[in-house]
Amino acid sequence: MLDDVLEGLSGQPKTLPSRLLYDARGSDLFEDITVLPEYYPTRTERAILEEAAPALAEAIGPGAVLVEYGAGASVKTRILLDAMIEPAGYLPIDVSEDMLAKTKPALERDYPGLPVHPVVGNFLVPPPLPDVDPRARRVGFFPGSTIGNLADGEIATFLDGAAEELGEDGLLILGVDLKKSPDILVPAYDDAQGVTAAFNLNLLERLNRELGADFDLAKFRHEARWNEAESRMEMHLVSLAGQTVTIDGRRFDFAEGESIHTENSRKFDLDALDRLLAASPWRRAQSFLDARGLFSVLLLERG
Ligand code: AVJ
Repeated sequence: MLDDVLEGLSGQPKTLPSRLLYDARGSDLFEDITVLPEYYPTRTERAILEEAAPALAEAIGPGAVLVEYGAGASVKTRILLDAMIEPAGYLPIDVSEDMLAKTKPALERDYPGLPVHPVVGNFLVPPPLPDVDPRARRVGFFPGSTIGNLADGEIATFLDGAAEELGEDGLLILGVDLKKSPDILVPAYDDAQGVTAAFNLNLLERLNRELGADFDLAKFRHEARWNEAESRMEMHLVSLAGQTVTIDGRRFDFAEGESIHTENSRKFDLDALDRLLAASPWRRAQSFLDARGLFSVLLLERG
């Protein structure tokens, strides 16, 4: 973590890895973000999943194993599990062993007879999976438009790895946020209550706490920027003054107005996504959108 932080802050422009946003406090703040009036992705994806669940269950067929990449609390998973015909198992993959340990008993209680085998690991490089039922079809689930946080190379690595472990008759259900007006996007990443600002600034608090950095949180402000050329929302922490921050004996100078780029959240149109998929083992088989075209849930099959 220290090496990644020092490297990011030594760069021009300064960056910090977005995964560092999700410590315990950051994960709680993100949960709060998902219910904000301005943050449309979570509730829109849930509504699409509920509507699409019967069609997805039919395409999947009986006796399949569900594999979730970055499972978190497995909330959206339940919509799929409720609709699936006799699911043969559920394999949640997550970096948080705590989270997995909590969700396993809850799922086993609510889905009697469903084998739940958590896998601790980083889904970016899909880890080996337990062989629940070697002949069962495997269905991947990657919701939340987390794919939008990844660089092109990381997306390619993920899609290849998922194809490898889900197999020739595997399916992948992908949640993808769609390109739309900055009038909707910017407030979604800069809400009136300041929850997203707290989420972003928590990253500096974490560096102070865990690495002994001396960031003055009053001297940075949260900024959400729409980058049209890259079709992505960006989160930045902008320095309000000329200042020097020290981490592990290393000094980092900030000019007034200089930013630390902390997150990308790419917004896709389906053509751009198809171009990415064309270079992967996957093709779009079915697409489900909300009426306003804000978000999509895509069923991918091997091409
Ligand atoms: C959970 C990473 C998909 O990019 O929309 C929400 C994170 N950042 N508000 C997103 C996030 C600021 C979220 N992802």
